[in-house]
Amino acid sequence: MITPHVVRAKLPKDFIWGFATAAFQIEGSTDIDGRGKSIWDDFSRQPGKTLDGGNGDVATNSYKLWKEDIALLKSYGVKSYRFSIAWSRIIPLGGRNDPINPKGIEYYSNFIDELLRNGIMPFVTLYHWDLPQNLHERYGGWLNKEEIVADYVHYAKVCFREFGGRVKHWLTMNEPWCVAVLGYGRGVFAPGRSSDRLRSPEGDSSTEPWIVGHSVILAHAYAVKAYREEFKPTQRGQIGITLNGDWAIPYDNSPANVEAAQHALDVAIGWFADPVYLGHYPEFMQEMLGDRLPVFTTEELAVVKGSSDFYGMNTYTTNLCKAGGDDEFQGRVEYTFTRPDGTQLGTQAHCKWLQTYPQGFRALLNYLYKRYRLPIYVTENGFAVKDENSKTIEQAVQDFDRVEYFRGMTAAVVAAIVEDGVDIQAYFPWSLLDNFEWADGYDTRFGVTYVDYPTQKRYPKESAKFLSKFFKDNIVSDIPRSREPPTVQQ
Ligand code: PNW
Repeated sequence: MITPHVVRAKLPKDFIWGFATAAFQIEGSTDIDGRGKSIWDDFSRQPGKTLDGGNGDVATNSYKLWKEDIALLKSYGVKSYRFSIAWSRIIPLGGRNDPINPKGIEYYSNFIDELLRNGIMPFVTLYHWDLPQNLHERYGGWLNKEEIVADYVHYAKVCFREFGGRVKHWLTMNEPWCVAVLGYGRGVFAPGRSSDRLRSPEGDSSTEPWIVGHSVILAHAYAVKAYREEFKPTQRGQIGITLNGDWAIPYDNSPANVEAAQHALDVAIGWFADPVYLGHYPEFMQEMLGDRLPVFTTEELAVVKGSSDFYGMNTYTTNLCKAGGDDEFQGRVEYTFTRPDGTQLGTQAHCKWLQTYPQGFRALLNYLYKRYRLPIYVTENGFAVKDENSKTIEQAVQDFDRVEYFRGMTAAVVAAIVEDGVDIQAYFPWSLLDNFEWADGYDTRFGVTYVDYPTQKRYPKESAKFLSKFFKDNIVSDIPRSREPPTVQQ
């Protein structure tokens, strides 16, 4: 009798895993302890911008329930926690000459200490979309390159100085594509600028997103330069950027659609990854945009190229790509989940842009590793279960579509490491908690923990149990590693 060869999932002993969140989506307490307003406070209060008028005033109340959240993380057995610092808690007015708020520093300082006491390594995002409102009003925020780069670098340096003795993993920016396109192109995220006059009184979707993207890259790069020169020699941490990007598959074998899939990747990923890792914008973007694409000076380029110690990757799905349409933010490519034979690519999530497709995740990991040749940190990956919001708590914690999603995705990570030789060093499912899902408000839940908003009680879902067990069972020590394991510094 032939016994089937059972391949046990194996992850390196020093593999980092944990859950991810972002300040504005969980903290609430928006006018407590001297916090300044962010563009999301203002945007979410304007009528019609978020589903059911949801805003960040309470969210999951994590600003107050922080010890409970850390206890929850501990109960899940995570090694690390990815969270973001709210710029407007550290510098309420945002700018380099504006006062620093000691209460904001104290809050995150206590938070980091409590994580470390529990053996959880902080993985910190400096900018997860909550630009201080004042900087937007004062000079146009991300549209004003000189000012925003100087102010962002100052804010980052305050964080390195205050927290860098204890934080060894920094992410400068979360998903610049979303900042630029959703905030200044489609106008569906703060600050809601767009050429669509039904949506926005001002804005120019043909120019502003590319200008904003350029500023974000430069702010990231100059913050990394400051870290490497002034802090890294003593603090010895790693720093990088995290980009969103989903795998792209040609709709069929026609040459136009094969090319379309590459164009989709060029704009979704290459827009930021090519300058940061390779030192130039993708050629296709230069062709598509001409002089609407800003140009780096030689001096800037020297700072931008090589400005990330790792590849930070947020990914959720895979798109089938058809050439055509005029959506420049997708590389003039149309996305669909319906194959030519009418079947669906995977299981549909609650939000329309997401279907489960683990093979695509594995392919994307391979593509990124081959193209950019750096260790990959998966800093977000997750699933919104259909209509979870309208289920009872007992039903909602039975989130089997999410379990299937994570079963597939974790298997893809293992296969990419073990069979394909991709250097993946971290995996952070999104998200620790159901939370404020931006324009989709509270109706779309991405948490592995159910949050009952009226009581703010937390209930672990099946997906949390699945992931805890997966990582507990499967981290083994027999894969040789090329780098020193990261250490938790007390
Ligand atoms: C990411 N899309 O956002 C963010 O980093 C999180 O804050 C967010 O909660 C999470 O993914 C789930 O949405 C995205 O339209 C928002 O393709 C929109 C898209 C992708 C990512």
